[in-house]
Amino acid sequence: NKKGFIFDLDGVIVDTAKYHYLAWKKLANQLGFDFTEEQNEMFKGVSRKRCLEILLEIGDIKATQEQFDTWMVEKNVDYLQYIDKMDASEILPDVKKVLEFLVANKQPIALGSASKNAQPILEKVGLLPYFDSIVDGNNVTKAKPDPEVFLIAAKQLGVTPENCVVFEDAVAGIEAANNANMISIGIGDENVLNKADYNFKDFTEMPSDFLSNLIK
Ligand code: B16
Ligand code: MG
Repeated sequence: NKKGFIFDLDGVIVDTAKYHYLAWKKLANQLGFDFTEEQNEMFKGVSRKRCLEILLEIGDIKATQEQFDTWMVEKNVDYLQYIDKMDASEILPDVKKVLEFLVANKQPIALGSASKNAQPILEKVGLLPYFDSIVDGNNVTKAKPDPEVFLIAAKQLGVTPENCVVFEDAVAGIEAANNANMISIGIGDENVLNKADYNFKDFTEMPSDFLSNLIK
């Protein structure tokens, strides 16, 4: 029985949130205010543009369009310096094991991320070959919780939405999966991701027969 498996990137495959944080903090400091790790929580799964809008609200800064565009670029240039140093050691626990199981069982795999840097990140950590399709911030017009990103992924995999399984670490991502009528799996805090169909703290907590039961 073929299912389609769709993975979010940041928080599910790798923890790039820490690098996003360092880059946003640097920009905030440069603009004269602080940005805490707690505030960075709001940025998870949120597009770069929306993140900058929120950051400027936090700092109470009004920007011209030109400044806004410049800061978007600056933040990303800074972020890419961290990405450039990434390697396979940054893949989150048991992610590779799960991907290998799915490939061995001929299950199609897609990425469904808000990031415009998804492809280079997967390349850096050596996971690009596992993915049949990559849908990311470059392909979507509507952000999660809109189901667009996952619906495009399902289409590219040739699997109906009801037969897709989504792994997500963000509330908006779980909502997007539910809105797409897909099976949603929360990776992280089950109290936060309480709308997910299933929850695991991380992939090491997923029972060994969980995936085989899903594709039965
Ligand atoms: P970029 P995900 C998201 O990735 C991040 O969680 C979010 O913090 C970031 O702002 C967004 O990607 C856009 O990233 O600046 O690289 O385009 O969780 O959807 O994989
Ligand atoms: Mg995420």
